[in-house]
Amino acid sequence: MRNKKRPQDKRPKPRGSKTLRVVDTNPYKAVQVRLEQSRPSKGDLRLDASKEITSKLDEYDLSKFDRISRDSEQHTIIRGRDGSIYAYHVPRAWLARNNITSEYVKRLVFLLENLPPLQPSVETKNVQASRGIKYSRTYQFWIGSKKGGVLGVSAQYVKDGPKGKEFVEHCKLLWETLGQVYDNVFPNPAATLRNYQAPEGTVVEFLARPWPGMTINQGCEDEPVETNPHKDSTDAFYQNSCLYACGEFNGGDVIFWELESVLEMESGDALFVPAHLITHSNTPVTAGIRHSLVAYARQETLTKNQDIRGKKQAKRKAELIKKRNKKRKME
Ligand SMILES: O=C(O)CCC(=O)C(=O)O
Repeated sequence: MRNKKRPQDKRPKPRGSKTLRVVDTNPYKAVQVRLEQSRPSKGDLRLDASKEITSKLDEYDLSKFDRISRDSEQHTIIRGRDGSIYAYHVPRAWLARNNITSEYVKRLVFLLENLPPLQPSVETKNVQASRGIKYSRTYQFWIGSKKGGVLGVSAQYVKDGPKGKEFVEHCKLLWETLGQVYDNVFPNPAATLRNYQAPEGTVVEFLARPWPGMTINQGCEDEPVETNPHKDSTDAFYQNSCLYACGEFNGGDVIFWELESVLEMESGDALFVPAHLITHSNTPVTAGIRHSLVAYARQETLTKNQDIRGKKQAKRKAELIKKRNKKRKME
């Protein structure tokens, strides 16, 4: 009896069931940096995922922070003590070998600097502390605040008209190139974005696909983009934002406060980071003008969508049950 072959399970698989994917955790053979054991793990940060920035800001000694140098050719993975990825750096040289040439970047900066003029920033609600960026705009696909719960593109994008459209069109190649890195290094969060389904009747217009949209931080002579410590607290929980720095500048490295580390970052480099979990800011820009783009998803965009879809599905199910019961009664 013991050797008897087990009968094959012929039951149909539940709809939507997936085979577990084996994830290659270093598909680009990136340089690996492991932070000191004493640094909080990503899990620790998640447990303490308060919306506030770290309360220890005054206790940290920036001069003692670990310096993580960028590799100019290869990707760099920064891992915590539990092996999870805190941040993932892609250098400009790699991007240049993958479509993002210097001509392409030059045009991107030109289009960015020629977007319609902005009023000095009214801080958005996406952050829990002032980011300290004077000129910043958001091109996002999200829940329209005025219309209350309707998914659509942000007012600033509509207001900026053809120039905004041209900029978004030009950035498509950048985000798609980085989106492919996201697919390979962070397959599960990337799949959530790629498989996004809007409620019926909603026109989906992702403005930085695969991310729903981006923030555009525009620097100028006296105000290069160097942020104050903040967390992007309304970003989606299990996603990473994708930061891209451009312009001609020195400085502007990225500080991860809870990790007591500073990552060297140059113009044309990109960085994936869970910006809602880690309090982050920049070191001073010592020369030139720095701009940055940040592609991201808001939690509300993803959840609201589920809520709306969930409600519709529940309504349909209730109708079906009602119909079935009625039929039974008549039989
Ligand atoms: O420019 C940077 O390095 C960071 C930008 C940022 O954190 C933000 O826009 O929220």
